[in-house]
Amino acid sequence: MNSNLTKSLLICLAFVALLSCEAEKKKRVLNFPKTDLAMENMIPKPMKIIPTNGGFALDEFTAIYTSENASGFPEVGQFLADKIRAKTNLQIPVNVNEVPNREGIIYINQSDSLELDAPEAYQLYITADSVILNSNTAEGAFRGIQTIRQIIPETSNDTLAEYKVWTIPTGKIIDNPVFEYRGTMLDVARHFFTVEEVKKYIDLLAYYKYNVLHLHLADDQGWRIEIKSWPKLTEVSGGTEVGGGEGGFYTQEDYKDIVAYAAAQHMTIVPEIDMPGHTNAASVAYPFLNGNGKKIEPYEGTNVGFSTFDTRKDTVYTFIDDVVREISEITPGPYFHAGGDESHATKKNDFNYFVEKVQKIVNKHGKRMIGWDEIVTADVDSTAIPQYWSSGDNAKAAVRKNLKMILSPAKKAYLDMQYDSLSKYGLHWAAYVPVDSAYVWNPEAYEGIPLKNILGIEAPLWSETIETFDELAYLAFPRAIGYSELSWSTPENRNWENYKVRLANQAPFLDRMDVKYYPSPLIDWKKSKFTYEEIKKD
Ligand code: TNX
Repeated sequence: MNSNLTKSLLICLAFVALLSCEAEKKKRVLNFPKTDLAMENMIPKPMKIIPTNGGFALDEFTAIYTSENASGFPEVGQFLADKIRAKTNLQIPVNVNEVPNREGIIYINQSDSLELDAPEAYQLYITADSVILNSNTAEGAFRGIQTIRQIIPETSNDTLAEYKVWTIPTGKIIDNPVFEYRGTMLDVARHFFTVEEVKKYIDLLAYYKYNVLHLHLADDQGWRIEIKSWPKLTEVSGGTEVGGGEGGFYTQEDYKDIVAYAAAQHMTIVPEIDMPGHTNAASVAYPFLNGNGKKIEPYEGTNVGFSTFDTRKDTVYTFIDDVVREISEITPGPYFHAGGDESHATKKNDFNYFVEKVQKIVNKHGKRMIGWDEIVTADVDSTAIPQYWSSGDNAKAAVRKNLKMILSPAKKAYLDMQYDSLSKYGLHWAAYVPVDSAYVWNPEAYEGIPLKNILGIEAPLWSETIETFDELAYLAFPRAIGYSELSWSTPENRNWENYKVRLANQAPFLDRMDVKYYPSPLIDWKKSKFTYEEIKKD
């Protein structure tokens, strides 16, 4: 046989092989089990889901592409690839030029559609050939890839091909959150949590489309952030905490690291320095701050309401100006939380005078002031954001002043409330908050607060009774998952019976993330999703 003939034969054979491979792939597509995108376990529930009952094959031939020159989009693509790898072990290339044998494409596209003209809006079109995610912003794209992560099955359909295939149900998703502020708070003052622990919490929250993490950085028991102009704050009061443990604090570099880590997941850090009450630790470091007239000693108990700054001393405001300035300089987000709760040792007039002065300082450093609901008794300006935690009267006053509020009603949204009387951790001064009670309420109609006065929802986790990540996880999960839906999804899309099933199916994710959630008996927890064999039977 001459060599030319051999060559043509080989080419021909290769071509036939390619064709049959194509045929094989088509067959595989046709053989997909019927899917139903609307039945997937997405939390928070997207605004609109239109299933088309087919399947997109996520496999080793899939590639991710993102819009060219779209700021933040390649990072979103890479984030998705990393998470796909963690879940399936597939190594999906991102924006690779020369890709032979690429079949299925995930395309993350920056659109300029007016329909998507909201910072976190996205649309997802899934067909047998491609997954197209459209968003005008990288932030919206980032929320959209959480949806993709959630609909990639836990297990592959190994019977379909020689290689592993994860079937993503086809259809269309149109999504946009109800509230722009969707947060949780972590109290790192009563017990300290390390940078690594905070990062792990951020990873979990981002999966459920949270966009705010509020850090309660100072309280009676400890001061947790380095202030370069007042070094004793952390030198003296970084080492105390509830129960006498060793405490801890973030250097400014640590804090920047947390802020950057959160920003990469399109999450804003809200720093809180609680004052004029809850300030024993600051006054231990600098006794001139103290305004309660008593001798100052470190405090490692759990009482509240005994400490106060001296609100009539100019040097106290010089101190606050430095603290707010240093923290604001390393906080890219728009907010600074100045506390203001339970200042029982501060006279009413002094309290109002203090809050008004602090708001001016916060504004001077380019931030909007958030404060616990008590701040509405002061003459705050229209940019102030009260955080409603207990007083209905304060909420009403905020509405009269036409302020935007953050809803954190303790009896519904406090993550540190015990689930029931048997709960290992937590308090119950506001209520026992079982998983259903945490979910079944309507922020849009809470105690007559008009929707236009609600910036969003935040679920605070106070840490008097918890000191390890597992203890944090016990209180935060699964309830934090429900609050993500309350703050993202429309009331029509929320339903306890339906949510319960989707929540049960979070177990494989939480297990994989090594999260020791509270296995509420109200939920029929799924240890793993149905295997392909099981789906086939019905
Ligand atoms: C009330 S809520 C507090 C905190 C406690 C919490 C415990 C609020 C603004 N103040 O100081 O840690 O209760 O649940």
